[in-house]
Amino acid sequence: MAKTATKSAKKPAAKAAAKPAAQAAAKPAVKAAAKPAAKAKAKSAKKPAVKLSMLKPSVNNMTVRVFARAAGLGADETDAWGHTRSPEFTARNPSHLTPMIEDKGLPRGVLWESCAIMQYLANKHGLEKFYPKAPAKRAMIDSAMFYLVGTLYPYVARATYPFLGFPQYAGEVGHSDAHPDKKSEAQKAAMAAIAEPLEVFHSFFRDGKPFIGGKNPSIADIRLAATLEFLAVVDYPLPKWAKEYMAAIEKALGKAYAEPAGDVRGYIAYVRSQAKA
Ligand SMILES: N[C@@H](CCC(=O)N[C@@H](CS)C(=O)NCC(=O)O)C(=O)O
Repeated sequence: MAKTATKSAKKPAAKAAAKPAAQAAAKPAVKAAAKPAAKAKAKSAKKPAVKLSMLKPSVNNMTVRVFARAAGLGADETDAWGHTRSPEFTARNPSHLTPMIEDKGLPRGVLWESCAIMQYLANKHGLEKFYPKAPAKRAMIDSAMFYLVGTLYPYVARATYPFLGFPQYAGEVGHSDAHPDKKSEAQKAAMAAIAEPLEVFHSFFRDGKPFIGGKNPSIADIRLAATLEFLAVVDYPLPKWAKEYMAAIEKALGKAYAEPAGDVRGYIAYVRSQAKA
Protein backbone atom coordinates (compact mmCIF):
# COMPACT_ATOMS: atom_id res chain seq x y z
CA MET A 1 0.00 0.00 0.00
CA ALA A 2 2.79 2.35 0.94
CA LYS A 3 4.34 2.03 -2.50
CA THR A 4 1.22 2.87 -4.44
CA ALA A 5 0.29 5.64 -2.10
CA THR A 6 3.73 7.18 -2.38
CA LYS A 7 3.31 7.09 -6.11
CA SER A 8 0.05 8.90 -5.96
CA ALA A 9 1.56 11.44 -3.60
CA LYS A 10 4.23 12.14 -6.19
CA LYS A 11 1.61 13.35 -8.58
CA PRO A 12 0.49 16.94 -8.38
CA ALA A 13 -1.50 15.87 -5.36
CA ALA A 14 1.15 17.01 -2.90
CA LYS A 15 1.40 20.41 -4.54
CA ALA A 16 -0.91 23.34 -4.38
CA ALA A 17 -2.83 21.95 -7.33
CA ALA A 18 -3.62 18.96 -5.19
CA LYS A 19 -6.44 20.65 -3.41
CA PRO A 20 -9.11 20.16 -6.04
CA ALA A 21 -7.81 16.64 -6.70
CA ALA A 22 -7.95 15.69 -3.07
CA GLN A 23 -11.32 17.27 -2.75
CA ALA A 24 -12.73 15.46 -5.74
CA ALA A 25 -11.30 12.19 -4.51
CA ALA A 26 -12.77 12.68 -1.10
CA LYS A 27 -16.31 13.15 -2.23
CA PRO A 28 -17.46 9.55 -2.54
CA ALA A 29 -15.83 8.61 0.73
CA VAL A 30 -17.33 11.50 2.53
CA LYS A 31 -20.73 10.59 1.22
CA ALA A 32 -20.28 6.95 2.09
CA ALA A 33 -18.89 7.67 5.51
CA ALA A 34 -21.45 10.10 6.75
CA LYS A 35 -24.97 9.20 5.98
CA PRO A 36 -27.24 12.06 5.15
CA ALA A 37 -26.40 15.56 5.78
CA ALA A 38 -24.30 18.44 4.93
CA LYS A 39 -26.44 19.90 7.68
CA ALA A 40 -26.94 17.62 10.62
CA LYS A 41 -28.68 18.86 13.70
CA ALA A 42 -28.08 16.96 16.88
CA LYS A 43 -31.08 16.41 19.09
CA SER A 44 -30.19 17.85 22.47
CA ALA A 45 -30.91 21.54 22.15
CA LYS A 46 -30.91 22.98 25.65
CA LYS A 47 -28.13 25.30 24.54
CA PRO A 48 -28.06 26.83 21.06
CA ALA A 49 -26.47 24.48 18.52
CA VAL A 50 -22.97 25.42 17.45
CA LYS A 51 -22.98 26.86 13.94
CA LEU A 52 -20.01 25.05 12.49
CA SER A 53 -18.35 25.07 9.06
CA MET A 54 -16.39 21.87 8.74
CA LEU A 55 -14.65 19.31 6.52
CA LYS A 56 -15.57 15.71 7.26
CA PRO A 57 -12.22 13.98 6.51
CA SER A 58 -10.25 16.33 8.80
CA VAL A 59 -9.20 15.50 12.37
CA ASN A 60 -8.93 19.20 13.22
CA ASN A 61 -12.61 19.37 12.40
CA MET A 62 -13.40 16.05 14.03
CA THR A 63 -12.12 17.53 17.29
CA VAL A 64 -14.79 20.26 17.43
CA ARG A 65 -17.49 18.00 16.01
CA VAL A 66 -16.86 15.50 18.82
CA PHE A 67 -16.70 18.20 21.47
CA ALA A 68 -19.95 19.89 20.40
CA ARG A 69 -21.77 16.55 20.58
CA ALA A 70 -20.13 15.36 23.81
CA ALA A 71 -20.88 18.67 25.53
CA GLY A 72 -24.54 18.41 24.52
CA LEU A 73 -24.37 21.64 22.54
CA GLY A 74 -25.52 20.14 19.30
CA ALA A 75 -23.89 20.94 16.00
CA ASP A 76 -25.50 22.85 13.17
CA GLU A 77 -22.95 21.74 10.60
CA THR A 78 -22.26 23.07 7.13
CA ASP A 79 -19.95 21.04 4.94
CA ALA A 80 -17.39 23.56 3.63
CA TRP A 81 -15.71 21.11 1.24
CA GLY A 82 -14.63 23.06 -1.84
CA HIS A 83 -15.82 26.41 -0.44
CA THR A 84 -13.11 27.47 2.02
CA ARG A 85 -11.37 29.70 -0.52
CA SER A 86 -14.51 31.23 -1.96
CA PRO A 87 -14.79 35.04 -1.68
CA GLU A 88 -17.79 34.64 0.66
CA PHE A 89 -15.85 32.38 3.03
CA THR A 90 -12.57 34.32 3.02
CA ALA A 91 -14.41 37.61 3.55
CA ARG A 92 -15.49 36.21 6.91
CA ASN A 93 -12.43 34.06 7.59
CA PRO A 94 -9.26 35.19 5.78
CA SER A 95 -7.34 32.13 7.02
CA HIS A 96 -9.74 29.90 5.03
CA LEU A 97 -9.31 27.30 7.76
CA THR A 98 -11.90 25.06 9.30
CA PRO A 99 -13.29 24.24 11.80
CA MET A 100 -14.91 27.66 12.02
CA ILE A 101 -17.81 28.61 14.26
CA GLU A 102 -20.14 31.56 13.91
CA ASP A 103 -21.35 33.25 17.07
CA LYS A 104 -22.86 36.68 17.53
CA GLY A 105 -20.95 37.17 20.78
CA LEU A 106 -17.59 37.13 19.01
CA PRO A 107 -16.06 40.51 18.05
CA ARG A 108 -15.62 39.40 14.42
CA GLY A 109 -18.55 36.99 14.40
CA VAL A 110 -16.40 33.94 13.64
CA LEU A 111 -13.70 31.88 15.32
CA TRP A 112 -11.28 29.31 13.91
CA GLU A 113 -8.60 27.04 15.48
CA SER A 114 -10.06 23.89 16.99
CA CYS A 115 -8.57 24.37 20.47
CA ALA A 116 -9.61 28.03 20.69
CA ILE A 117 -13.14 27.03 19.67
CA MET A 118 -13.38 24.38 22.39
CA GLN A 119 -11.94 26.76 24.99
CA TYR A 120 -14.42 29.47 24.01
CA LEU A 121 -17.45 27.19 24.06
CA ALA A 122 -16.39 25.59 27.33
CA ASN A 123 -15.93 29.04 28.89
CA LYS A 124 -19.18 30.37 27.50
CA HIS A 125 -21.26 27.44 28.70
CA GLY A 126 -19.38 26.72 31.93
CA LEU A 127 -18.33 23.23 30.83
CA GLU A 128 -15.80 22.61 33.57
CA LYS A 129 -15.96 18.86 33.10
CA PHE A 130 -14.13 19.31 29.80
CA TYR A 131 -12.04 22.37 30.68
CA PRO A 132 -11.38 22.85 34.42
CA LYS A 133 -11.50 26.35 35.82
CA ALA A 134 -8.77 25.97 38.45
CA PRO A 135 -5.73 27.76 36.94
CA ALA A 136 -3.21 24.97 37.53
CA LYS A 137 -5.44 22.24 36.14
CA ARG A 138 -6.45 24.41 33.20
CA ALA A 139 -2.80 25.19 32.46
CA MET A 140 -2.08 21.49 32.00
CA ILE A 141 -4.92 21.15 29.49
CA ASP A 142 -3.68 24.23 27.63
CA SER A 143 -0.09 22.99 27.65
CA ALA A 144 -1.16 19.59 26.25
CA MET A 145 -3.16 21.26 23.47
CA PHE A 146 -0.44 23.75 22.50
CA TYR A 147 2.14 20.97 22.57
CA LEU A 148 -0.10 18.95 20.28
CA VAL A 149 -0.74 21.70 17.76
CA GLY A 150 2.83 23.02 17.83
CA THR A 151 4.86 19.82 18.03
CA LEU A 152 2.97 16.55 17.50
CA TYR A 153 0.58 17.67 14.76
CA PRO A 154 3.28 18.88 12.31
CA TYR A 155 4.92 15.43 12.52
CA VAL A 156 1.56 13.71 12.03
CA ALA A 157 0.80 15.95 9.05
CA ARG A 158 4.18 15.32 7.39
CA ALA A 159 3.80 11.58 7.94
CA THR A 160 0.20 11.24 6.77
CA TYR A 161 -0.73 14.05 4.35
CA PRO A 162 1.10 12.49 1.37
CA PHE A 163 -1.05 9.37 1.82
CA LEU A 164 -4.23 11.31 2.54
CA GLY A 165 -3.74 13.33 -0.66
CA PHE A 166 -3.73 16.59 1.32
CA PRO A 167 -1.46 19.44 0.25
CA GLN A 168 1.62 19.85 2.42
CA TYR A 169 2.96 23.08 3.83
CA ALA A 170 5.05 25.50 1.79
CA GLY A 171 8.76 25.24 2.53
CA GLU A 172 8.61 21.55 3.40
CA VAL A 173 10.21 18.76 1.37
CA GLY A 174 6.82 17.20 0.72
CA HIS A 175 5.59 20.41 -0.87
CA SER A 176 8.67 20.93 -3.04
CA ASP A 177 9.86 19.55 -6.36
CA ALA A 178 12.40 17.35 -4.56
CA HIS A 179 13.04 13.83 -5.84
CA PRO A 180 10.43 11.31 -4.62
CA ASP A 181 13.17 9.52 -2.64
CA LYS A 182 13.81 12.72 -0.70
CA LYS A 183 10.09 13.12 -0.03
CA SER A 184 9.87 9.54 1.15
CA GLU A 185 12.88 10.10 3.44
CA ALA A 186 11.20 13.18 4.93
CA GLN A 187 7.94 11.27 5.45
CA LYS A 188 9.82 8.48 7.21
CA ALA A 189 11.70 10.96 9.41
CA ALA A 190 8.37 12.49 10.46
CA MET A 191 6.99 9.01 11.25
CA ALA A 192 10.01 8.30 13.42
CA ALA A 193 9.64 11.63 15.24
CA ILE A 194 6.07 10.92 16.41
CA ALA A 195 7.05 8.46 19.14
CA GLU A 196 8.71 10.99 21.45
CA PRO A 197 5.89 13.54 21.83
CA LEU A 198 3.36 10.72 21.88
CA GLU A 199 5.11 9.21 24.90
CA VAL A 200 5.11 12.63 26.58
CA PHE A 201 1.30 12.68 26.47
CA HIS A 202 1.30 9.32 28.19
CA SER A 203 4.02 9.69 30.79
CA PHE A 204 3.73 13.40 31.59
CA PHE A 205 0.21 14.60 30.81
CA ARG A 206 -1.72 11.46 31.71
CA ASP A 207 0.65 10.59 34.51
CA GLY A 208 -1.18 7.38 35.46
CA LYS A 209 -4.66 8.87 35.07
CA PRO A 210 -7.14 7.47 32.54
CA PHE A 211 -7.19 10.79 30.68
CA ILE A 212 -5.24 14.05 30.57
CA GLY A 213 -8.34 15.54 32.17
CA GLY A 214 -8.34 12.93 34.99
CA LYS A 215 -11.33 10.61 35.23
CA ASN A 216 -13.12 12.22 32.30
CA PRO A 217 -11.89 13.14 28.83
CA SER A 218 -11.02 16.85 28.60
CA ILE A 219 -10.81 19.00 25.49
CA ALA A 220 -7.10 18.06 25.30
CA ASP A 221 -8.05 14.37 25.24
CA ILE A 222 -10.53 14.93 22.42
CA ARG A 223 -7.84 16.82 20.48
CA LEU A 224 -5.28 14.05 21.01
CA ALA A 225 -7.54 11.09 20.20
CA ALA A 226 -8.81 12.76 17.03
CA THR A 227 -5.24 13.50 15.90
CA LEU A 228 -4.20 9.87 16.37
CA GLU A 229 -7.03 8.75 14.05
CA PHE A 230 -4.98 9.94 11.03
CA LEU A 231 -2.15 7.55 11.83
CA ALA A 232 -4.23 4.61 10.58
CA VAL A 233 -3.52 5.73 7.01
CA VAL A 234 0.17 4.86 7.44
CA ASP A 235 -0.39 1.80 9.66
CA TYR A 236 1.47 3.60 12.42
CA PRO A 237 2.26 1.07 15.16
CA LEU A 238 0.52 2.80 18.05
CA PRO A 239 1.77 1.68 21.47
CA LYS A 240 -0.65 -0.46 23.50
CA TRP A 241 -1.47 2.40 25.87
CA ALA A 242 -2.50 4.63 22.97
CA LYS A 243 -4.84 2.03 21.51
CA GLU A 244 -6.43 1.51 24.93
CA TYR A 245 -6.63 5.26 25.49
CA MET A 246 -8.42 5.87 22.19
CA ALA A 247 -10.84 3.02 22.91
CA ALA A 248 -11.50 4.44 26.39
CA ILE A 249 -12.31 7.88 24.94
CA GLU A 250 -14.65 6.37 22.38
CA LYS A 251 -16.31 4.34 25.14
CA ALA A 252 -16.68 7.37 27.41
CA LEU A 253 -18.08 9.64 24.68
CA GLY A 254 -20.01 7.03 22.69
CA LYS A 255 -21.80 8.25 19.59
CA ALA A 256 -20.49 11.77 20.13
CA TYR A 257 -17.05 10.40 19.24
CA ALA A 258 -17.98 7.53 16.94
CA GLU A 259 -20.05 9.53 14.48
CA PRO A 260 -17.44 12.18 13.50
CA ALA A 261 -14.69 9.53 13.76
CA GLY A 262 -16.67 7.48 11.23
CA ASP A 263 -16.23 10.25 8.65
CA VAL A 264 -12.44 10.34 9.14
CA ARG A 265 -12.21 6.54 9.11
CA GLY A 266 -14.41 6.37 6.02
CA TYR A 267 -12.11 8.79 4.22
CA ILE A 268 -9.01 6.80 5.24
CA ALA A 269 -10.62 3.57 4.03
CA TYR A 270 -11.41 5.29 0.75
CA VAL A 271 -7.87 6.60 0.10
CA ARG A 272 -6.43 3.22 1.04
CA SER A 273 -8.72 1.45 -1.39
CA GLN A 274 -7.68 3.90 -4.11
CA ALA A 275 -4.00 3.30 -3.37
CA LYS A 276 -4.46 -0.46 -3.73
CA ALA A 277 -6.41 -0.20 -6.97
N1 LIG B 1 -4.60 24.36 13.70
C1 LIG B 1 -5.86 24.39 12.99
C2 LIG B 1 -5.72 23.66 11.67
C3 LIG B 1 -6.89 23.90 10.75
C4 LIG B 1 -6.70 23.32 9.37
O1 LIG B 1 -5.57 23.00 8.95
N2 LIG B 1 -7.82 23.17 8.64
C5 LIG B 1 -7.77 22.62 7.28
C6 LIG B 1 -8.41 21.24 7.24
S1 LIG B 1 -7.49 20.08 8.20
C7 LIG B 1 -8.62 23.46 6.36
O2 LIG B 1 -9.68 23.91 6.72
N3 LIG B 1 -8.15 23.67 5.11
C8 LIG B 1 -8.92 24.33 4.10
C9 LIG B 1 -8.17 25.41 3.39
O3 LIG B 1 -7.03 25.70 3.80
O4 LIG B 1 -8.71 25.96 2.45
C10 LIG B 1 -6.96 23.78 13.89
O5 LIG B 1 -6.61 23.02 14.80
O6 LIG B 1 -8.13 24.11 13.72
